[in-house]
This record gives sequence, C-alpha cells and structure tokens, in this order.
Amino acid sequence: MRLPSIIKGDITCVEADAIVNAANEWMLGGGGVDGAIHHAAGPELYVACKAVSETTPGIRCPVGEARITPGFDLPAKFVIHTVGPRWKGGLNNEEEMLARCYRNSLALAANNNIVSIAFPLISTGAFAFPILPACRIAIRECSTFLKDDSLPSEITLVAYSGADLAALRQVIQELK
Ligand code: AR6
Repeated sequence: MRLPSIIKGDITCVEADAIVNAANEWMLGGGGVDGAIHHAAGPELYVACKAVSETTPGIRCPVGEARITPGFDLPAKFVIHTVGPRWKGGLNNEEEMLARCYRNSLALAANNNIVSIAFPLISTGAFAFPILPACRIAIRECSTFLKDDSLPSEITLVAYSGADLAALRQVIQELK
C-alpha cells in the first residue's frame, strides 16, 4: 500500500502544485487554516472565491465538495477549497462527509493535472472532528487514490501540531 507523506508544519509554506483549504460553505475566509491561507495568498484569493458560483444563496461549496482557485501569492499554484463536516456526535454521516472531502479534492486535482497536493487535517479544528478517526479517514482516502497510477501522485498530509503529527503516526503504525 502506498501511503501519503506526513510532515509537520504550516501548509501556507508548502511548495506543492496545490494546497487544500479547510473552508466553510461561504468560501469567503475564516479562522484557522482558512484564515492563514487567505492571509498568505493575498486579497486576490477572496476575489476569486467570491466569483465562484453559488449553488444556493450564499453557498459556494456544500459540505463534502471541493472548488479550485489560483494560489496567488502562495508558493502553491492552486488552492482546492473543501468544506468538512461539523462534528455533531458521529451519527450525522460525519465520517462519510469527511471522506468525500478528500475524494472530491483529489478528483478535482486530477482533473487539473495536479501532480503534488498537500492537505491539512480537515474538520479537526473549529469543526471538532475527533483527531484519530479523522486521521484514519485522511490516510485511507489518500492511500486509495495512490493505488492507481493516476494524478495526483504525491500526496502530503500536513500536521500543524505535535499532537496531530503523533496521531497521524499512530494511524500509520496501525496499518503496519
Ligand atoms: N497549516 C496547517 N494546518 C493548520 C494551519 C496551518 N497554517 N492552521 C491550522 N491548521 P481548522 P476545520 C490545522 O479549524 O476544523 C475556519 O474558520 C488545525 O490545527 O482550520 O475544518 C473555516 O472558515 C487543524 O488540525 O478547520 C471554517 O469555518 C486543521 O488545520 C472552519 O474553520 C483544521 O482546523 C473549518 O473548521
């Protein structure tokens, strides 16, 4: 099984073709990694996000889906915005919705001939998804994508904290 690479750091500094943003359905910025990405990309990112068409009033990216914009001032050429589920106890399809974030982001990357992509741990901050199940889903979905020879062929999971890095490493150990 091919596993995604795991690093600790700030995703806004990662030199991949695309980085993924843990956005919200409005896609107009926020806190956490979303705020950091908008800050590093510069104001053009907000303009590009605002130009994304709305599926229903105010909603540019429903939970589990993904949208792409340029990366502007980021080292990454593209930002793929996805919206994770808010954790509400686990009985509201949260696991499947989180899996869809990874799957749809990777499919959108493939459609844009993206070779390298880096993800933060979607939903594990403000949206309160428990860290270990979130890491299991992230690693499983990335590994599934890496099975065939299709793009993207270089997938990195970026842990922001030491605790998140330890959780990712624990899941890798479980798979060995
Ligand atoms: N690089 C990598 N990972 C980061 C960075 C960074 N610079 N900053 C934070 N993280 P969160 P969510 C990690 O809250 O849970 C926003 O307001 C963080 O430690 O950013 O999906 C949006 O607008 C955590 O592990 O995203 C939405 O409203 C992970 O990124 C909402 O929060 C995700 O934490 C989305 O919540």
